[in-house]
Amino acid sequence: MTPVLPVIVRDDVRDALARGGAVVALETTILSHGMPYPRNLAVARRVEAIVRDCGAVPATIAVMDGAIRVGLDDAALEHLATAGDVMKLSRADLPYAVAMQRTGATTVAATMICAHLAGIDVFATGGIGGVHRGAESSFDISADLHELARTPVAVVCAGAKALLDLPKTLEVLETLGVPVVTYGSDIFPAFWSRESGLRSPLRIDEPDALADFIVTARALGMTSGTLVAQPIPAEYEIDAASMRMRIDLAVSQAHREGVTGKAVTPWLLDRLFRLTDGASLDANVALVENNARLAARLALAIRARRPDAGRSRAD
Ligand code: PSU
Ligand code: MN
Repeated sequence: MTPVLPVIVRDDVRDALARGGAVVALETTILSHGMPYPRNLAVARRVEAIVRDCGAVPATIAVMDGAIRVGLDDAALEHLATAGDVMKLSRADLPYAVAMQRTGATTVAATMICAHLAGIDVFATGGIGGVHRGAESSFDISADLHELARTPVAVVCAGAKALLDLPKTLEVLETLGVPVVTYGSDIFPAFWSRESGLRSPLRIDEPDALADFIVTARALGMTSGTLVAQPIPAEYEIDAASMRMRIDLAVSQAHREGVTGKAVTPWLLDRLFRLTDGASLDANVALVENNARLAARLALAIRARRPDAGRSRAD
C-alpha cells in the first residue's frame, strides 16, 4: 500500500500556485542550525515579509511531526528557532523524519525536494553546502550539489562560504552539469565577500534574463536545478583576507575535535560567529534578505513567461 504523503501546503501558497502566482521557497536549517536565537527568528519573519513586499508569496519549508509543511505558521517558526531537538534534514533524512513523525529543518537539498513536490521553482537561501576542505581524504561533499543536478529548482544564494573548498565546489557543479549563474558579476561570490577570486561559469544581469534562461533550460528538457549566485551588497561585505585567518582556525579546530558528517557545517558556522564576535551574522542577514528580493523578482518574471500568463483561471 502506498501511504498518502503528508504534504501540507499553507492556504495562501496553494492559492498562489493554483492561479499561477509567484512563490518563493525558503529553507529552515539556516534557522535551526545556522543562526543563533533570537536573531534567527527575526530573520525568518523578515525574509517572509520581504518576499511579500516584492509581490510574491513566501513558503518556508520544514517537517513538523512528520508532515512536510510548505508555508509555516509563526508557532512553527518559533519552535524551529528555539527547540534543541530539531533534526537537520538533507535528502537522505527526509523519508525518515516523515515516516517516524519527527520534526526537522530542511537543508538546501531537502528544501528543493519539497519545493518541487509542491510545484515551486524558485528558492532563496544564504549559502549552499559544497565540497569541504580536505574532501580528498574526508569525502565530505554536501548532498546539496547532487540535488542541484537532479531537481529543477532555481536556488538563489550568495555563493558558498570560503570555509568550503570553492574551486572544488565549482568543479563538482560543472561535472554534474549544474548551471552556475552569477547575478551582475563575472566573479563567483564567497558569501561574506563579494568575490571568491574564481570566475563564474555564467553571468546574467537582469531577473528577466534569468527567467529566460530557466524557461529555456526547461524547454530543453533539462531536469537539473540552477544555481543563481548573487554577491552580498557592498556595504555589508567582509573582506576575504580578514575572514581567512578565522576560517583557517575554525577548520583546524573542527579537525582536531573530530567533528564529522552533518555536524560539520553547523559547528563551523557557530565557531565563526564567535570568532567574529557576531559580526559575520549581520552580513549573513543582509545577504539572505537580498537573495529573497532577487528570488521574488525571478519568480515573478518566470510566472510572466507562462503560456497562460495574464489570464485568470476563469478565462
Ligand atoms: N551554508 C551556510 N549556512 C547554512 C548552511 C550552509 O552558510 O545554514 C546549511 C544549509 O541548509 C545547507 C546545509 O543546505 O547547511 C549544508 O549542510 P551539509 O554541508 O551538511 O550538507
Ligand atoms: Mn557533509
